[in-house]
Amino acid sequence: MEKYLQHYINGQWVDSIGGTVHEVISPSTEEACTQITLGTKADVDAAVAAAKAAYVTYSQTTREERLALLGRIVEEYQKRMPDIAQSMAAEMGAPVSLGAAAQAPAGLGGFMGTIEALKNFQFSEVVGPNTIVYEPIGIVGMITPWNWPLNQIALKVAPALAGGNCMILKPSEECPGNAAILAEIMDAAGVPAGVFNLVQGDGPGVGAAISAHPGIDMVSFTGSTRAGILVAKAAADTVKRVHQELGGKSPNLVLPGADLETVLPPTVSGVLINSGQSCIAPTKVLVHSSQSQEATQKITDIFASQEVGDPMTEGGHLGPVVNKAQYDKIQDLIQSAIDEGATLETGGTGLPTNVNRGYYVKPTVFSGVNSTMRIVKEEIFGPVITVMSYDDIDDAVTTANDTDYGLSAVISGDPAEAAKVAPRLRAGMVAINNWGPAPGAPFGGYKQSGNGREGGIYGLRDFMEMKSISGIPA
Ligand code: TXE
Repeated sequence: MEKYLQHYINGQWVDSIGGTVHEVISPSTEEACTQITLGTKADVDAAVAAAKAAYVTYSQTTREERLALLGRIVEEYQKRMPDIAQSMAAEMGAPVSLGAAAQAPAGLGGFMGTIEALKNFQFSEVVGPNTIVYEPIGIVGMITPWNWPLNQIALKVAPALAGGNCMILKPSEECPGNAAILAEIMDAAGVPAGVFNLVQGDGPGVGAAISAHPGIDMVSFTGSTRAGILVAKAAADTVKRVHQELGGKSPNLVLPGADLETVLPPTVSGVLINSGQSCIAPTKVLVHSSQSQEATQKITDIFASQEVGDPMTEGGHLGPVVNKAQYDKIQDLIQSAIDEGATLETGGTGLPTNVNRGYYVKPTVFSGVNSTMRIVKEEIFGPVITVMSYDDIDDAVTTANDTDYGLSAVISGDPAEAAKVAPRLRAGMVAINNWGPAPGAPFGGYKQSGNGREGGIYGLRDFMEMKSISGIPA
């Protein structure tokens, strides 16, 4: 069993001050695979003190020094890609092949994208009589989830470093190993002591302590809207900057006359990859009534032929979902759709026939759904998709926007026509004939999907304060 019982504070692995041991249960075996120590407020205090001390020097580093540091992190990261994939396969169930091909490279991309953004970042600009300068925010607290565990961490750590900040990371207690490997990467890359600190722990303990801490200037959170609201409330008393990347309920608006054979496989794959555990998974497919039968059949064929299996073996199969709570939530949503009268095309409740333990979900397709059903309204976070038909494109746009979330949207069909529809969708990211944004795009959402953006220059800007100076002689 992997053991990460210590925190990484001030450049050293240290024991927790009063923490308790927590076992991570592997979703494929239902047995413990990792142990961590759930940290305490005292651990957060120690990390904040280390970060504040390091900030005095680190905040004054030059662009070139930060570029060199990020370059060394990339080198060390590349050496650890197989470890990253293995660790997440055991802890959260993403198959090793997916870890190697997508999950670990996504985290690396977060560092490489930030290097590109930093190279040309305008730290100062003149606007009329003002000089606007971008400065570090200070000490950043980071709270991250388990579904794209290192990608979500990299999208915070990389811009925070590039912006001259010091930081305290609390990864998800469901998938803590990747963050421990990242701490080893930071150490090997020579990140100065105290600049990057890792405190393992849970939400009510370490997460809440970070959110409320008076010594922390910004909290950057990725996770559920539920926890994001708690973070924002806890942060309010100290008026810290709150950055949130929360849940989503993304539509896949298939335009009338779309070539289904071409557009459906790459877009609906966003609901299968990572067993549907992506905040931008386009689970709500809207198809013109003249094509809905054909589209339902094609999507059903794709889902019915998707295999599930052991995440520790190579292959294109889906792994389990992260834990029993998520499994139960998805089973409940599938049952609710059946009870509310949706048509089950494939999948359904219970374990797939080829497994007898673990939190595996059958790839599931529902048609005959409507906007009042829970399966259409709630974030599913499993390999479950719904197909609805529409007669009028205006109605389809209204249905696509009929959600409290606004993270992303997919439009499938003629790209020129899709570009005309894109401005009508209330979402931070619109992908045409694909399910995710391209590198360098700002990642983040409208409405209850969050505040702020990650990635590229937009992410970098969000980890900096903006100061105006007037009266500088020309
Ligand atoms: O996430 P939580 P959960 C959605 C998805 C999923 C649901 C539940 O719908 O089914 O959330 O997932 C920390 N103060 N997403 O419960 O609780 C927690 O320790 C401070 C969307 O597993 O949001 C972890 O580090 N922190 C999503 C992080 O929040 C708190 C990714 C995420 O856990 C806290 C994951 C508190 N009071 C789930 N409570 C996305 N946007 O990609 C918890 N945490």
